[in-house]
Amino acid sequence: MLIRHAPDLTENDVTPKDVYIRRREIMAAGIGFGLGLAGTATQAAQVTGKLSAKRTFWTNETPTDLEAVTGYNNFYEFGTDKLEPVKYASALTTRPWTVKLDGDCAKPQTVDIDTLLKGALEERIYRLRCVEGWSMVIPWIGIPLAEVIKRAEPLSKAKYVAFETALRPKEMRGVSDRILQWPYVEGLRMDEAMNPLALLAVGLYGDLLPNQNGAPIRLVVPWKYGFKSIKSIVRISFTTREPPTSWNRYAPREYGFYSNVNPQVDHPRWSQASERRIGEFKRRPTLMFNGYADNVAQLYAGMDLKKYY
Ligand SMILES: Nc1nc2c(c(=O)[nH]1)N[C@H]1C(S)=C(S)[C@@H](COP(=O)(O)O)O[C@H]1N2
Ligand SMILES: [Mo]
Repeated sequence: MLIRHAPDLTENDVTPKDVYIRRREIMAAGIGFGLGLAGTATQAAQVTGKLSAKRTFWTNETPTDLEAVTGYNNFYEFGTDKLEPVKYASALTTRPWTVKLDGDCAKPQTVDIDTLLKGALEERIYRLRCVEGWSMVIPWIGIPLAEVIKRAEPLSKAKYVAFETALRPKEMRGVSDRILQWPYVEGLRMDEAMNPLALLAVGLYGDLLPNQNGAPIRLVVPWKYGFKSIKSIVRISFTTREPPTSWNRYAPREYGFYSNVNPQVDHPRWSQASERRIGEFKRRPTLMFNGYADNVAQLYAGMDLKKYY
């Protein structure tokens, strides 16, 4: 577990220029993912310019090649093939964009994405591990989910947080396929959502999120499988009951509500014991809670994680 909390860094420690230069270095050092997407990725990475963020959770792991992060995606609203989102997600209009906070809370409200962007952004390197067995290391920029939740002042009876992706049939060519029930939905238990690792990402590699990665705002829950990290969020609701989740609806025996990265509990079709880091050839062992056990294991103390998979 190489994550390091760096609360003593100030915003000035990471200037937009540093972020920009580092990204160029990463790109220059990139070993090439062989997708022929260099042009697209470069464009995507230069959407608006540079976000300023202070580094908080950091690791010394090498970030995954930017081309892979922005060219190999799961975003079923734009097609089930991992090469489709980069081609079709540009159709999504990401401004203006609001996020509705509602349900069991004292201050339901609708927040404009740019208001959130003006908040204190943090840059963190997190692994993202897909249940299918591949993983990436990504420098995300975002806002702690807990801060956004606090704006709405959830009531004590609110035990869960439900998330919903935009549903725009005219912009999302994939939703004509009924493979999933739309809109895509996800959920966390309130204490999971309040954990400092849970991030609402608005950028990666120092820039705004490319659409295929979930612009303008997506969840990143680094100790859970990638599919929990719902993209292009328009609604966050507080509920007393466990909310439905898209993949659980699709195949309840394969995808549970919790979906914690757990090398000891296999998916019925894929081993979870090891993973292939995109850009590497040798598989590496998967770590409990994706390596974040120190931060999150206490959330599941006493729970049978085979039952609550
Ligand atoms: N709305 C929505 N969010 C989604 C998905 C999706 O299909 N639709 N796919 C999930 C899956 S399976 C993964 S692995 C991650 C991939 O995120 P990335 O493309 O940024 O790597 O997004 C998750 N969030
Ligand atoms: Mo995934």
